[in-house]
Amino acid sequence: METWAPTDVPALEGSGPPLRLYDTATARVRPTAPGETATMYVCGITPYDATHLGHAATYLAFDLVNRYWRDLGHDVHYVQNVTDIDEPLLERAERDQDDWVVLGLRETALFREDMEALRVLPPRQFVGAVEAIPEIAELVEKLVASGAAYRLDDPEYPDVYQDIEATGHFGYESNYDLDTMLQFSRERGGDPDRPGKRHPLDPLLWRLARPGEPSWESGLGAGRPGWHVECAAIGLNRLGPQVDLNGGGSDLIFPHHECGALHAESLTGEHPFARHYVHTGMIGLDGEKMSKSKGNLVFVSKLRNAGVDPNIIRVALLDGHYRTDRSWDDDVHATGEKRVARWREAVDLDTGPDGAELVTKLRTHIADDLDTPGALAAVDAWVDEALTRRGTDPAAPGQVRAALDALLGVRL
Ligand code: 5CA
Ligand code: ZN
Repeated sequence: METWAPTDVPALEGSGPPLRLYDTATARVRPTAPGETATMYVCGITPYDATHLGHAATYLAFDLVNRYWRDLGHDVHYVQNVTDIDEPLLERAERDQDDWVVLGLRETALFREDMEALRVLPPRQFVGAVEAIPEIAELVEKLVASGAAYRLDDPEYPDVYQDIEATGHFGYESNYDLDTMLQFSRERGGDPDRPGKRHPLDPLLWRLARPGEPSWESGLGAGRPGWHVECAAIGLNRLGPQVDLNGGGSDLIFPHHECGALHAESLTGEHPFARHYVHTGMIGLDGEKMSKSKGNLVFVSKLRNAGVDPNIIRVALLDGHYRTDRSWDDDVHATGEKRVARWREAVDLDTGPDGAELVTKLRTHIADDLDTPGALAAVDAWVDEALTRRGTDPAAPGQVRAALDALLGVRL
């Protein structure tokens, strides 16, 4: 698919320490150690509704990773999918008497606009599930041929499932116990109670066509792919058997990333699929998780249409740590607005306090598991000094302006 337009990133002098990030699989903050090319797969949207602030916060967190790796001199190979065929999309289309293809195209177009407005750097490849179906089916066929996948014992719909025992590593990514896995599987699109499976947690790889459902021909019979294998195939085929980072919101820890790792690892024999599994906290509205089912969504496009400066959305969302579940409310918005105004006032001055020192602080905070609250506080301190005592360095305002742009994506 077409991505959105890239935005230019100013080059800064020098560089900071290696990026350390919390890895869900090992439950530790560990340094990332990419080669010349850093590889990152971040799960994309299911386009049945507009981008809300929860999605935005998640993509902003990975945008900071992208920006920081680039600042370290890496070539970042970033891949993102679009789940443009799945249950929720079909259900919404049915509810609204809409065509699922049109719905997906419309919401994906809006997502691109939102990302561009937020100055999120685009992935190098932005891949829809539908366009990837031949490669996904091929992966599933290989898993069947290797004995890692099997046909369900069901006379009507012998769908294809993967055996969770295939790698000997299942469970290493989420570290959840069986009851938690069963619960999340049930809540997040799995079918642990379906009869005929070898293990309740075995994930679906290929769903045979049901009457009235869209389907695609393949060596497995006409049907459509399961959700996790979509991301495994799109990631593997573009980034290779191991990636530096596999990311998404914390609701993707299980079953999505656990099963994606299972598929990829049983195909390639390489473990772990991702050197870091990085997960963002959930954004709520006034204390309640923002979700389509609760109907309490704040859409990026709505705020934009109301004239809100996207810098304010960025700064307000980055005010909390990416791993913390947090809320959006009027105060968060107002604090972001005030901050952006003060920052702008300070970088518009002719001179300022030491800019290089602030750039070092910004890099140090970001490298420390994306400590954006610390980074924002450091900018506030520089701004306070600039606005109260002024400073004597004529290069400082320009340096700070460039660093806010390059590292935080805030362009004043
Ligand atoms: N298409 C799949 C991934 S392959 C999917 O989860 N789509 S989504 O549209 O439901 O979510 C897109 C991304 O936003 C995911 O990483 C998800 O974890 C994240 N996300 C969803 N809701 C929130 C929220 N309230 N706060 C933070 N992140 C969220
Ligand atoms: Zn995914």
